[in-house]
Amino acid sequence: MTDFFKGLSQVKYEGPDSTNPLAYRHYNKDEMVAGKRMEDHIRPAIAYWHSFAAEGGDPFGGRTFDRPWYDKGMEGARLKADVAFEFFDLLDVPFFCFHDVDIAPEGATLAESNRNVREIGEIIARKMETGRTKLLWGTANLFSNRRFMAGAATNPDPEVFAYAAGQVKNVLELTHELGGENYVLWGGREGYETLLNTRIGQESDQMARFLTLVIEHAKKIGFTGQILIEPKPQEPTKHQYDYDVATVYGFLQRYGLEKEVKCNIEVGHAFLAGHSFEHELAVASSLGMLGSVDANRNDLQSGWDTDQFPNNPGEMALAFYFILKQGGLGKGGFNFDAKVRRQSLDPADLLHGHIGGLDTLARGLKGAAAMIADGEFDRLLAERYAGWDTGLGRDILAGKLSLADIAARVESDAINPQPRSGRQEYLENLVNRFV
Ligand code: XUL
Ligand code: CO
Repeated sequence: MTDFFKGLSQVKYEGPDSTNPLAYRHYNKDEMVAGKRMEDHIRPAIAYWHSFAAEGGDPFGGRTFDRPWYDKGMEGARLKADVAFEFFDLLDVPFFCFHDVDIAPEGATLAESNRNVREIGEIIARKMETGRTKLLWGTANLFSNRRFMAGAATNPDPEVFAYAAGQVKNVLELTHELGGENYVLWGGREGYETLLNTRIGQESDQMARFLTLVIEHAKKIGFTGQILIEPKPQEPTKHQYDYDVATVYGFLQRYGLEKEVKCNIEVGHAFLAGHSFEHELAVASSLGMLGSVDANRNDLQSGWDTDQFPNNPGEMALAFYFILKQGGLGKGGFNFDAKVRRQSLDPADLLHGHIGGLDTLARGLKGAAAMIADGEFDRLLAERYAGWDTGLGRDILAGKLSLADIAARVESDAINPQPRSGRQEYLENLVNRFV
């Protein structure tokens, strides 16, 4: 036991009336919602990077946090792992996620870096054997080191592609050995700063080649988890290729990979793409691409990716509506890709952020389940599209009528459509009734 969280004990559910700031008021892991335990719906995960590797820096200033594992190399990495697993237990959350560089320091060569990751991976494996924490997903950081400044898979230099491949092979194998249920690829530098030095078509082919290699290797080692792409339109690069779900789907289809990969959708990334979070979920779900979620929120005034903890139950209710409608997230879950603010220095602040986030998700889940159980929402939607189930609508969709046939029908049946209310305000009030 370290003394990092001294004085703090495991967070418990105490119900909505509790005034204990270190208790869950809505997240009650064993509570049954729509036939399943709350924890099994949400499958919450803690992001190793934000909670343990981040230092509180922003573009105008560096480290504000003071953690005993900073600047201590492998010894620090071992302490960090101890503290991380104590934190998972404190929050009683079933999953975590990591990048290679979160868990172990980079060495002078790829071989040394990979060895460091493997050494800490061994420690993590032992902790996972005795505890209840599982791995939601692993990933490689292919964006922080300066070698990746012009991209990893999309770099003009094939040696950078090769280096990135060597890194991914190592983390994918470790993810597999740790029983990880997903492997994530977020293309943080897969994009461009200026078209003046960029060949878009060439970079697209490189990205597809890289992804194909990852998919092939996953199959070769027997990894049965999902491969997920995490869309984001910009930041750090001015333009990122995995812009949003629809763009990712088009890319995958172009290279025949759409059956192999799903999306990990992040709330804040959806906003940066000019969409709502629900939009991205709905699009992904309609394409069979909704794999997992990075839960957070952006400060909507700032226009960048602030990675704050979710605190909007209404937004989460709509999110869970689409998730419940597709029968859940399967191997995916809700990873808190969220960090405490740079003034939130205390270990307890890490707890407050996650407690609020989990309570928000729980309220969203319960709201969506109640909305579906009530049935009015689904009934109104079915009614709005009912014309497509029979007669003219069904014949059009089935391809039974040509453009000329349809035009003739309008004349022969004297079709004169009458607009109907979209009832948006009524629907918004209906959703609020369940949150
Ligand atoms: C960055 C981001 C990443 C990915 C994993 O915006 O979301 O943390 O989730 O690389
Ligand atoms: Co993310």
